[in-house]
Amino acid sequence: MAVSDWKKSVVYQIYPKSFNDTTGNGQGDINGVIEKLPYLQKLGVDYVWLTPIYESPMNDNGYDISDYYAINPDFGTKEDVEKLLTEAHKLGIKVMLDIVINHTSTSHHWFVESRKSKDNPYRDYYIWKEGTKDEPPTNWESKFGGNAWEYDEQTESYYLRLFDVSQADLNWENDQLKEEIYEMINYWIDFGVDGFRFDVINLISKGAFEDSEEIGKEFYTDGPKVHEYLHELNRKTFGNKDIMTVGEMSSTTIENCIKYTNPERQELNSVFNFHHLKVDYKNGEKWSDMKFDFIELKRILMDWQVNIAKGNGWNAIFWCNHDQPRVVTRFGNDETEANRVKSAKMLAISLHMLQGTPYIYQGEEIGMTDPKFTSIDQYRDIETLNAYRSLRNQGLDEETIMKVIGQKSRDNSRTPVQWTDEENAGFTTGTPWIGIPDNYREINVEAAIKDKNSIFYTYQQLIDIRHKHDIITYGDVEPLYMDHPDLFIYKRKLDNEEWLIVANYTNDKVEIPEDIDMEGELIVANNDLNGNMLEPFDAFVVNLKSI
Ligand code: TEU
Repeated sequence: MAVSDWKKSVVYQIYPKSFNDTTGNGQGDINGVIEKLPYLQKLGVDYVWLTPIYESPMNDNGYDISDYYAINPDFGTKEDVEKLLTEAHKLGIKVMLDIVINHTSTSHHWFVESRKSKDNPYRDYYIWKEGTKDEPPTNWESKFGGNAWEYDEQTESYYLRLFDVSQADLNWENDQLKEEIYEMINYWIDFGVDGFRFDVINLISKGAFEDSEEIGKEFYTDGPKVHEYLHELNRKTFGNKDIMTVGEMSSTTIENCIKYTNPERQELNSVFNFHHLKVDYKNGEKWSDMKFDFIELKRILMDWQVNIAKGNGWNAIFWCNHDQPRVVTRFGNDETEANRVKSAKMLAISLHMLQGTPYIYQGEEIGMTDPKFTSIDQYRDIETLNAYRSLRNQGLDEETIMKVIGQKSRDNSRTPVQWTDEENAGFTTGTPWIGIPDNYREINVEAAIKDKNSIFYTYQQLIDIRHKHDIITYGDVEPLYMDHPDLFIYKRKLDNEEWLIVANYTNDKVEIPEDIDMEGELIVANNDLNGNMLEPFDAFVVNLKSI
């Protein structure tokens, strides 16, 4: 069921390459998405977000766009996109596309022209600095490793690339470039799409090109003109239309997220921030071996909940995406089937009662796990392969490297959706572009739909609760017992209603604090409640008072 109020909506993220293959080429496609729309309607989601499907060399699986107006033939045709919109709308599902306008592929004709000469009309669409080879303009580091400036012999200059060498950063100081971007976004609005996710949109304002003290750590976020740029983008494209927008804001701040999403500022509807997904980064370093810090996880989640609401902003709330490990492996427990199912439901309950727009990443709703690959040859992701080389160069042993890669690689969430227990998990009749863990025989959509106690039905119930109860959308959030080492406890309050949410994040029995009043109407639980003792991974929601 779709709801008109976007703040009561739930979004399902699709990584098309790994979703469903209808051609047998081993990669998912748009017709594969169309085929599964009835499944998504059964789940109850209101939007589907597709990661980039445009023409691309696929060095970064589509986040290196070479033509914003053409569809990558590996995914299908523009007619397929039209059909997707038509079929999705018939089922009350809206479609959100991914817009990458911080950078393009170096195969984009703008860049091909730009690198030809210093006086080329497209030169200033990108960020070039004249210089001498091996003496980059600043010490900035790419998120994918190495210096963020790439030397180009043709014009003896460097171009900026905050990501891969094949992803050149666009120059938002150039008005002609901005007009071309507005034209492209209006094209997709006129095409009939219902929303946009803006990739690393907090990076489009670069500020001064000076050496940074913390190399690569603050990641050049929230530059001096970013709000000016986003306000103009809003006014020139989606601002007065029924288009839901969300900005991906790696490394941003709460203050900026309030500015990005307070409706009075006419920028975006909502933002993704990632601070809660860095609580297993040792000293802020992603490629490290560290168990997640539960207290810090709760602190960050509640800090953002309380402060974004104070600023009349709006968060996306999520555990997974195509860049993150699978949450049931990362913050839950996939060591036994019982623990996997209970902890996946617990994680879903404790997240989906928060304020914001929930995003469910493909396969999360059936508790798909990390694939536990054992060799670097099984990995495909450019960030992962670069990290492997870097860790080798640091002299780490193979076992340590593979443990770190196994914990943090983006490929953990990019293995194909497990549809059935048949060959290749029903994903493809060909050879899948990336491996599928053997657990697909037990963990798959077909089995989940048949099992009324599956994780799928907990997600379906949580979506329905959000649609039906305003307290989840508009209620105040009250953090409780923030220092408790095992329990995540908070309340939601709206008018005379008060809901209590309790989740045990451990594999131990834990006593509920005696001053917690649990009397009321049970809304949702992943287990039968046993007095004030919680079993491992128990979670529940009680309506303490209703009008
Ligand atoms: O990701 C932004 C980003 O910083 C990612 O690199 C991610 O946060 C990081 O890998 C986590 O460690 C966006 C897209 O989601 C990602 O897939 C692209 O590779 C990236 O931008 C460049 O477009």
